[in-house]
Amino acid sequence: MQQFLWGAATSSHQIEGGNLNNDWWQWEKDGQIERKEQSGLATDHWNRFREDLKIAQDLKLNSYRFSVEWSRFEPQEGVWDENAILWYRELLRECEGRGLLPMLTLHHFTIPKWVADKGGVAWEGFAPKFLEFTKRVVSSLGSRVPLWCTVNEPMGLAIGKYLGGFMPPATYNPELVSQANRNLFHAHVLAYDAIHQGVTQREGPWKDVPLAVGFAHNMIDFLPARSWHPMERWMTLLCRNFYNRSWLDAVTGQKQHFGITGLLPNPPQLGIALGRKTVDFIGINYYMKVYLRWRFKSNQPATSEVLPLALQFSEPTDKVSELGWAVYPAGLGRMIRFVKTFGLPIYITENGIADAHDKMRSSYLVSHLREVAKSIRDGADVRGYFHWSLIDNFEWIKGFEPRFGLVEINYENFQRLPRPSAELYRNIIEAHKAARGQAPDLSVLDTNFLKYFLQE
Ligand code: IFM
Repeated sequence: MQQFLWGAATSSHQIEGGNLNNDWWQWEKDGQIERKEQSGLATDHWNRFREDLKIAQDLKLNSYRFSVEWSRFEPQEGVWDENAILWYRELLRECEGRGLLPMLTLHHFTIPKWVADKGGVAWEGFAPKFLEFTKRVVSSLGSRVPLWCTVNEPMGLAIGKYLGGFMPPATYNPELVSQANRNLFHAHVLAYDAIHQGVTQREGPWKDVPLAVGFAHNMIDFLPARSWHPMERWMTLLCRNFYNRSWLDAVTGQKQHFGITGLLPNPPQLGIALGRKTVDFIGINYYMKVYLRWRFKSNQPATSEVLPLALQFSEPTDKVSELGWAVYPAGLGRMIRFVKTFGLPIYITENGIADAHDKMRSSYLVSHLREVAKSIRDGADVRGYFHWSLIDNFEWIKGFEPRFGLVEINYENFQRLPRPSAELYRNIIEAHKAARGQAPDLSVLDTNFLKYFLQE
């Protein structure tokens, strides 16, 4: 039995620095980020990855989720950069030396600028080009990687780019949301097959861990702002089905429903994915609940351009993060219970909080891990937890201000300083090991959790 994975997650553009050939770099230069920030050197992970992975090892993590940057592999169409490939090989070697089982993400929000110029994820040539990239990654790194995420938060990406205006190119076009979802799904399916066909030999310390390919699914606990309100209840159902469910149905071979009747066009079915599973696990990225508030005849602004609907991120009684997201661990439990119905292994591929002064992260961590522990006790096959994030990083349109790291980055001198919550995470991991050795069963951990909980 594979041991439970205690990990942390990052993504290339948010930490590496100097990713100058992708769409975000361009967008940052165009002044689109808060305070006009630019990712620049980010955390200088490109030069300091050894130090970062040593910290991960010191924290007793046994796994690390990271992404590879397509725009580094292929800065121009058809031009492959061997240096980039070598760097990721070094990164994998470092993971191996430090006992960190790698989970590799192929696509975490950024695309090469040359892809963006052709229409990005909404371009019909996107999936075949992504397949070429995937094959390069598979042939250069594949033998040493047991766990793969094809795409990170595809639904959030499609919405961020073509509805919400918080990702480049930030154009409003509902049709492109559907197209982007379909292309990303197509890319996912091609990558799933390419990994399984292309990884023929395995090497390194995890060569016997079964190869598993999944995707990281952003899930939100949608709730009606007023439980009696019929429109809010109806919108809640729509959002759950569209945002949380459609990708899960698609990757498990059911009918793809990347549209919403009357709001977003339904793209054609992708035949090659019907009737079969194209994932070996499901990754859950969970951060928040969202209330849907119907604002019919109200003079308060609506969030949606076509409906009098507002998304509300908290209630006055909620504890909120520095981004205003309510701390709501019960939602994680609910998402796990929902995903469990699809009958696949689960990883929590992201979960974390923006909390610069580390005032809330410890209790956040404990309360969310309790939900994980409870769901395992109740029969969910959760195989790992990856905290977002190992280190502070570039939080996309929000810039560097939100601090998600277990480890603080001083952006003046790039010093790394583990926060107290990192110490707590280490203690939890050690307690788990002590309690159960290599076993993945977390039931005993509840006792330890209680201990930590009472100490707060
Ligand atoms: O930083 C992001 C990450 O890139 C994707 N998931 C959510 C995180 C926090 O917003």
